[in-house]
Amino acid sequence: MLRQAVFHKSDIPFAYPLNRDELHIVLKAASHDIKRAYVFYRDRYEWKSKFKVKQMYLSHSDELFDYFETTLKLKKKFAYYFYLVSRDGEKLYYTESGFFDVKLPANYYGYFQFPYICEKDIFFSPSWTNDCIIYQIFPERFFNGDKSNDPDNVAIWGEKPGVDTFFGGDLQGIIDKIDYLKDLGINAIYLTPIFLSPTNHKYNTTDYYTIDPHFGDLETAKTLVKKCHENGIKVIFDAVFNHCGYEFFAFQDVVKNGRNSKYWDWFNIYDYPIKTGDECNYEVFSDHEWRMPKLMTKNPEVKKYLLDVAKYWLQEVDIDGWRLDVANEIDHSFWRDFRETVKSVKPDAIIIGEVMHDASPWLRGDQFDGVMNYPFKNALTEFFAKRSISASKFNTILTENLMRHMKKVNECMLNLIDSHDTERFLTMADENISRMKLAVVFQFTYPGIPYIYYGDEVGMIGGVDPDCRRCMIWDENNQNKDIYNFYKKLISIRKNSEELRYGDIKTLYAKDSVIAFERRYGHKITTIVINNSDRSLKVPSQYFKNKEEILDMSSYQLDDKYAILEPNSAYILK
Ligand code: ARE
Ligand code: CA
Repeated sequence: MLRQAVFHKSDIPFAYPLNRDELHIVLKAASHDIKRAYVFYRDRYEWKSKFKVKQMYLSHSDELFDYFETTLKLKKKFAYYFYLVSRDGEKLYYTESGFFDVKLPANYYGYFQFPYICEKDIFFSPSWTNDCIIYQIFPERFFNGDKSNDPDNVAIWGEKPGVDTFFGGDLQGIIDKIDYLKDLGINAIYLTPIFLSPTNHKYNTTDYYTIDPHFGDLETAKTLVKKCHENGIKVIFDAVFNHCGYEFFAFQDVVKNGRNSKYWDWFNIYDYPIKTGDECNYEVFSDHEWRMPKLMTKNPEVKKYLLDVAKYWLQEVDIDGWRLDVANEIDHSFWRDFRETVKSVKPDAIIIGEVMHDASPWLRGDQFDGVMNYPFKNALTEFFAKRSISASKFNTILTENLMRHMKKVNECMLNLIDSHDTERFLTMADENISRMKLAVVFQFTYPGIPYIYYGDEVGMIGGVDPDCRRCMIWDENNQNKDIYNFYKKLISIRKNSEELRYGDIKTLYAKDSVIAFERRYGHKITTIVINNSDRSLKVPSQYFKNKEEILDMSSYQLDDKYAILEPNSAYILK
C-alpha cells in the first residue's frame, strides 16, 4: 500500500457536514492502489458502543489519485477510522495517529474525530444556484438604449475599442434586451461595475452610491432589476472593494489635507504630498495603477463603509448577489463579516469571488459561495481551444480542482470559458467553431453554473483586453446563428435534466483526445462523450448501448465492442 499517498483530515474538503446529522467523508489515495475502503464510526462519547461500518465508493480517479467517499449518519459527534485493503493484498487500519496492522481498542485516543456538527458551520448555498445559467454583461458594450446619456465623442458602435473608448452602452440598453436574454434561456446576469467612475470599465469607483450617469440613474437600476425579476432573471452587481478610484471622496480629502485628513488611515499612504503616476507614493491595485488607491479593509471605518454599500444595493435595488473584484487581496475577516451582512439582509443572495487560482481558502463556507472558476476556464482553453493537453491531463486538472471543495461549493462555481479580462475563447481556438461547441457541451454538462460572456453566443471574437470588450453584435447578418442555436439547445437540455444540475460526476474514460463522463442523480444517468480531435476515434461501446443520443450534433457507428466517433464530435446520451 502506498501509505504516503493515503490522506484524510477531519476538515474541509475531506470531512464536512451536509446537515445536522450527516457527515460527508473523503479519502485520497494513490491511483489504483486501494481496492476497498471502509469507515468504522460511532458517537465519540459512546466508548462502549460498537462501531458501525460503511464501505466507501470510488468517486474519482485521475493520473495521480483515487478518491473514496461516503456519508455517515449519526447525531452530530463522530469518532471514526478507516480500514483499507490495497490491490497488493495489504490490509491496514488508518487513524488520525497513522497506520496500524491490528484492530485498536474501542477507547483508543487516536481515532479521527469530527467533534460536533455546529449549525453555523454547515454550508448552505443559495436555493437557485443549481438551476442558474448566468450571462456576463459589460454594460458599456452591450446595447445603447439611451443616446441622451452618451459620453461626449462616443465611437461608432462596432468600431475596434481602445483602452479609453466609449460607445454609449447603458442600463436602458439591457432593459431593452431582456427579451433577447429570456429567449436565449438564461436566468441570471452579472454586470461589471456600474457606479460613478471616469473609465469605460468603472473599476475605479468615484462614488459607490451613484449609478454612473452614462449608464442611467437609481430609477433605471431599479427598473432593470424589477423587469429582470419579472422575467425570472437574477441580477448580480460587481463589488470593487479592494480599491476605490482616485476621485473617491475620502482619497481626495487625503490629497487635500494630508495627515490632517480623517481618512488618512483608509489608505496606505507612504508620503505626502500625494504623487500620482508610475511613482505614486501610496498603495494601489496591481503595481502602477495610481487611479486605484487600495482601501485598508482592516480599518473598521472602511469596513463599515463598504458593508453599508453592500447592504444598500441589496435593500434599495433588490439585487440578488455580488461578484467580488480582486477578492483574493482583501483580508478573510472582512469577507466573513461581508457574508454575515449580505446573508442577514438577503439569505438567498449569492456571493461570488474573483479568484483566478485555487480559491479554497475563501470557500470553506464562511466567505464566498463560489468563485469565477478560472482553473476550469484555463483547463478548457488548453484542452478544447488550444488542444495542448491530453484528455487524461485535462481530467486530472479538473478532478484536482473539483476535490478541493465541498460538493455544494462546486455547484456554485461560475464555470466560465470567457470573461472581460481575457482573450475570447473562439479567438484562442483559431476561430474554429466546432472546437468551441465541444467546450460548450462540456461547460453545460459539468457540475457548476454555466456562464456565457456576452457575445460568445453569437460567435464574437476578440484579443486581450480591451479587444475582448467589443460592442455586442446585434445585426443578425453578422451573428453566427449556428453557435447561437447550439447554446439554446444546450441550455434547454440542461434545464430538462436534474442529473446535469444536481448530480454527481464520474469520469468514465479519459485517453488521447476523448473524454467521457456520466452525471448521476438517483436513478437518472446522463453520459457525455466528446471526441476532441480531427480524427475518427473509438471508445468502448457500452457508453452508447441502450441509450438515446439527445444532442444531435454528430453520428456514430456501433459494433459489439466499440463506438466509432466522428471527428470533433460530442454526444449526450440518456
Ligand atoms: C487594463 C489592462 C492592463 C493595463 C491597464 C492599464 O488589462 O493590462 O495594464 O489597463 O491601465 C480594470 C480594467 C482593466 C485594467 C485594470 C487596471 O477592467 O482593463 O487593465 O483595471 O487599470 C489580476 C487580478 C484580477 C484583475 C486582473 C485585471 O488578480 O483581480 O488582474 N481583474 C479584476 C477585474 C478587472 C479590473 C480589475 C480587477 C481592477 O476583473 O477587469 O481591471 O479593478 C494573470 C494573473 C492574475 C491577473 C491576470 C490579469 O492571470 O495571475 O492575477 O489578474 O493575469 O488578467
Ligand atoms: Ca447611452
